[in-house]
Parts: sequence; structure tokens; C-alpha cells
Amino acid sequence: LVYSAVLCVAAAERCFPDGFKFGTATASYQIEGGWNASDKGESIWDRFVHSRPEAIGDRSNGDVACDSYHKWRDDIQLLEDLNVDFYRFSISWPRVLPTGFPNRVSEDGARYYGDLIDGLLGNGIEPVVTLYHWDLPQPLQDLGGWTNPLISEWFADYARVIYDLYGDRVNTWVTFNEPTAICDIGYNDALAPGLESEGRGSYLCTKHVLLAHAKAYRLYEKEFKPKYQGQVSLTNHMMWFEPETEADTELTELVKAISIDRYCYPIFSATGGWPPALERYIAQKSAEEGEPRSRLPPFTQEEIQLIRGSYDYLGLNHYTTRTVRRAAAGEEIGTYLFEGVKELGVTLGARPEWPTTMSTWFTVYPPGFRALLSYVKQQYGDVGIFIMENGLSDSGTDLDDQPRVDYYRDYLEQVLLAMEEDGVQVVGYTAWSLMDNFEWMDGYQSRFGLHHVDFTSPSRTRTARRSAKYYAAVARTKDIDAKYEFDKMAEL
Ligand code: GBH
Repeated sequence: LVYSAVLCVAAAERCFPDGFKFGTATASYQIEGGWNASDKGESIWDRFVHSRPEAIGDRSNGDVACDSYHKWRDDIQLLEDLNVDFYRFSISWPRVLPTGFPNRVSEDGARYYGDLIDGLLGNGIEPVVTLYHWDLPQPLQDLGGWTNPLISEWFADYARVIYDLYGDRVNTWVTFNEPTAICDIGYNDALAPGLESEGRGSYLCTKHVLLAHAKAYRLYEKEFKPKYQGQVSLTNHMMWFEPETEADTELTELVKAISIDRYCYPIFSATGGWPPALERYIAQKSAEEGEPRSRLPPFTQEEIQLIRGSYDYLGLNHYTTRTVRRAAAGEEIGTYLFEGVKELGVTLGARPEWPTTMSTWFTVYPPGFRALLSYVKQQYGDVGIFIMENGLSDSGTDLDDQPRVDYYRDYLEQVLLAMEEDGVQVVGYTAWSLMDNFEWMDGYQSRFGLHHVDFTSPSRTRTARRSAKYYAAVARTKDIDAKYEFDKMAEL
């Protein structure tokens, strides 16, 4: 109706600026399927779901998922209908390098992503490419995975292959999606590889992921940036944290240090290295535990300099806010504490008035987004912030997903407030997700899609939800309300 004609002019405070980019995202293991197509190598997710099917809520896996390995042309059509500026997807390392090493590049794997990129560009959609969204080649896991110090070299070798293949057509690169999921959850008996080494393996992993990121960044900077002028960074998962009571204020700052700043301070701060408060805390705690050295491995001066400043933008994924309080003596600390905060003896909660979702870790509190964005600006200055994920989970049965429309509208409003009132520089926004997909430990039970996917049908039919229509209007008009007001009353 009217909304498509009326571009954002009237209600200025509801409009994103002209150059602001809207997109949507997926990840290879969550959508592609084709887990052993052609010469693709095994990933740690293939190994995990096949050897521990009971670990996944509905005992499902990503063997077929959305079948995007075959249906990528349909995906491009969905993206066109959404009017998005860009599509963020990830490359499966073992699909391109079956052994994990660059000794053998899969022709079919390389062609798959090349076709996808060309198809996007042909339709005026910019590719935003993530190099690592959790599907490590299993042969590298067998050598210790992210705890092996050599892995930062192996990652840079892989990055070089990908830059060589697609650097002429891809301008925005995300080296890592959510190191905290890779290291803290992957080493806390959830998410592949499903090992248990919290506070030791997780910290080795943290250090090596940061180094791998920095090496891939420096490689691009030196050899590819002069030719292509692209931008490289990583995206960190950031919950926002509020003290449960005033007494928990100081503790909440430490929670931010371990969950948000552990992965940001080394890269985005002026000094580099670990956040000082965190480094002190873990050194002291390790000493008390009788450890000969801190469980948080130190950086050399050279490493600090390599990592510091290795960014062209600041990527972040945000979904939810948690409350923080000290766990009582002997209290069973909740399982959904994945952001590395177990170390601090805290427990995370939510205020009773925050609506719940289909994800155990996730309640809805839009103002937390603005608070987080302002915190990031205050900590790291005027770096361009690229929101790489944000979205809502539900049970997925309803195409009329008004709560998801409300979530997007209300969270986007907080982004606008952060930009206009707090002077935060946000350059782009990414809706998670283009379509329902394999939601890790939840399998297909919780759905984040703008599009519904029928996982019982061999053709994995995709159908637009109400939220897809809302988001298409936002992407076209940059106005978060035009379509919203109209649609609230309309039939789907
Ligand atoms: C993002 O992580 C991911 O980047 C994306 O792949 C994912 O689909 C999306 O969020 C929605 O979850 O699975 O029970 O072990 C957000 C951070 C990481 C939060 C993993 C909860 C663990 C819960 N999340 N997670 S569980």
C-alpha cells in the first residue's frame, strides 16, 4: 500500500540515515546440508551430531538442514524480496579445504561459494562473508583444535585461500563469529566439540582465536587491501548485563569484563592485551587454587601489537539482557551461563517482566540494546559498529509472527536512540535469520526465521512470515514504523 511510496521523511526520529545498510544472515552448518556432498571434509559439527545425537534437543542434525547447498538460488530470491542491501553468510572451511589444510582445494566447494557470490552481486546484493561460524575441519580438532597454538597459522592459510578466491568480489569480511561460543561454550560441554575444560581450554582457545583473527587481518591488510580496499573484523556476541540489586554493581562490571571485553579489549582498546581487571582476577584466583601460573595465558609484547588495532569496524551480535548476582554458597549454578562467567561464581537471571522466548538463554528487553551500544562507544570510542545479528526465537508454527515484528521494531528503535541521543556510530544492521535453520543444541525446535522452512518436505519449502514483510519495508524505506502501523491491523 502506501508505505512503499512514502520514503522516510516525516517522523525523523523513526528513520535510519541514508547510507545505513540493512541485511540478513545465516551460517553454513545451519542451512547448507550437503554435509558429505562431493569431496567435502568432515567438520566438528558433523562429528558431534553423528556421535552424540542425544545432545541435540530433538535429536536432529544439519545433514540436510535448509538444503541451501542445492537451493541457493531460492535463497537469493528471498533476499531480493526482502530488499536487503547485503547478505551475511559463512563459508564452511572443510567444504573448501577437505583436509583443513590448503594442500587440496575442493573445486566443487570453491564453485559453490563463487556461484552464490556472483548470484548475489548480479541481483545488487552485497556479500558479507564470515570465515568461521563454528564448523572446524575435524582433522584440525584431532590435532587439538583451537587449543593448539599452531592453529592461528592454519586459519591464516585458510583465509588466504578464501581471499584469493573471492577477494575481488567481497568487500566485507568477518573472520570469526562469536569467539565466546567457540571457546566458552565449546569447552563447557555444549556446542561442538563439546569438550569440558572451562577456565583452561577455553582460555587457550580465546588466545588462539584472537591471534588467528589478527593474522588473517594482517594478511588482508598487507596483501589484499591495497588492491581491493575491503574491510575486515570479527563479530562478538554481547549480552547486556544489569545488576540484580545495587549490591551486585561491581560484580556486574567484572561480568562485562569477562564476557564482552575479553574479546574486545585486546583488539579495540588503545593499549591492547587482556582487560587489566580480568587479568588480575584470574591471576589471583589461579594462585589461590595452587596453579603455578595464571590459567589465562599471557600475550607477548609482539602478540599484543599484532592483535591491537586489527579491525576496520566493530561487529557485534546482540539478543538479550541478563541480570547478575553472586551465587549463594553451594548454589547449583545455572547451565545457561555460557559466556565464560562461571569463573566469577555468579548466576545470571532475568527480570520477571521480561517476556520469554523459545530459547532458554533469551528474554526480551529492548532498552538493553541501547545501553550496550553506549557502553561499547564509551569503552572503545568512535569505531563504526556493524550489528551482525539480532532477532527473536519462537516455536515457528505461526506465519503471523507479530511478536517477532514487535521485537525488530522495538530493538531497532533502541539502535536509533543510541545513534541519535548517545552519538553511537552504527553503520549496519543484520536480522538473524533469513530463514528457520538448524539452531544448534535446540535442533529445529526454536526458529529465528523471517521465512518459515518446512523441514518435513523434501523441497524444504520457504514461506515468508509477517516479519519478512515488515523487514522488507524497513529495508526499503529505512522507516521502522511506516509498515508497522499499517500491518498491525492488516490480515497477512
Ligand atoms: C548466535 O549466537 C549464533 O551466531 C547463531 O548461529 C545462532 O543461530 C543465533 O545466535 C541464535 O541462537 O545452544 O543451548 O547450548 C547467540 C549466542 C550462542 C546463545 C549459543 C546461546 C548456547 C545455548 N548464543 N547459545 S545452547
